[in-house]
Amino acid sequence: MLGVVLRTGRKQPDPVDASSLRRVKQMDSEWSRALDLGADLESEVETAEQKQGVFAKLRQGLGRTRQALSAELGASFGGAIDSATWESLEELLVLADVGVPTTVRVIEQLEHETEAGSITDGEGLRQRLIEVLAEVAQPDGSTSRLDLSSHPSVVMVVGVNGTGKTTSIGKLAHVLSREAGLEVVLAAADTYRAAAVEQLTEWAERAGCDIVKGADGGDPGAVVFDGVAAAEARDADVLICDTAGRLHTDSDLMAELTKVRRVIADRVAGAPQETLVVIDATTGQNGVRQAKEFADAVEVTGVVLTKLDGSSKGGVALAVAGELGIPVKLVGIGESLEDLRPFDPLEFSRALVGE
Ligand SMILES: Nc1nc2c(ncn2[C@@H]2O[C@H](COP(=O)(O)OP(=O)(O)OP(=O)(O)O)[C@@H](O)[C@H]2O)c(=O)[nH]1
Ligand SMILES: [Mg+2]
Repeated sequence: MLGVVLRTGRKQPDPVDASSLRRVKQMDSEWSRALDLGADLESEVETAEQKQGVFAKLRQGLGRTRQALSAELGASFGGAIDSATWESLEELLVLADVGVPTTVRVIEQLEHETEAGSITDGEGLRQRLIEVLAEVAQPDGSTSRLDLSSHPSVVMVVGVNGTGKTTSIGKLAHVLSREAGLEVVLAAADTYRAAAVEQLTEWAERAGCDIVKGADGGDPGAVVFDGVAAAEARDADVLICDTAGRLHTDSDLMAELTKVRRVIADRVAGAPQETLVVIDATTGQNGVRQAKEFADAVEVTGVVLTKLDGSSKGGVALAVAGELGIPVKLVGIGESLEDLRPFDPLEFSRALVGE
């Protein structure tokens, strides 16, 4: 048999009390706001106070972006708003990887508001800039929440090689399993590298969840097929499917990904509920191109923006949202377990602009 279900860590549920599996345990309020667990579960969420230092770390993660922007913005905001202010702002947004189309749109809107008299000074401009960037980050009709309201909900994770897919899945599985108390199954559909399966297995152990594996070099579609079967058999809440990294320009591999998605869609109505493309913030503007190609292949619902801790280019989040209408849902700010956070557009804009 191709799929092997390994039970790691988590205790076998009591068969007479399967409903307890769906009880949401304490989790920090930021995470509980970021997850749409459906009405049943939501009523059971008890939010714990956000852990100290989480926000500090996010700011720290965006530190370099913020510093680069703030140094210039401080000078611009000190004086009167004139053409030099707009030029400087434009340059800085482009530098932060917000991208030309989105930068032009933002500047035009702020110029318009200044001409209309609703922005009168540097500080007012700074505040509106933060709000407008946050609006860009949250495209119309989109949400930065993860839709996990179906049972099971299927989350497919895709992206270019080495962007942080497997790590982000491990961190997410940990939050969902250990903090939210959900029953999570992982599908190791990266069958290209034996090490990839080992890596995901380690994360499954940490998160205390099941993992479904296939044969090395096997068909990734077969692994997700077995993953869905395992999730259903175990009455799991969430199935997260890892996939092999691939270049967005490789049409054969992109077509393979489309097929993997179809296997999921054919097995579960409405699935995958979330298809997340993982983008490394340090790749800058190329991230927009990546998001577009993956969205064309697999109907991406959101972005996981990783490695913000090592980048001054976080603005790509706004470029992807502004140009493609795809919201960022999660951000990676380091390599350890707790370094995956929900994306908060306003906090992000504040950190980017430097308030
Ligand atoms: N600093 C930092 N490192 C990260 C972050 N996310 C992932 N990494 C690191 O990036 C490297 C690649 O991560 P993986 O999760 O293996 O990436 P992947 O996309 O699964 O890679 P492939 O499966 O080979 O395509 C690892 O060393 C991770 O620890 C992050 O948010 N910040
Ligand atoms: Mg991987």
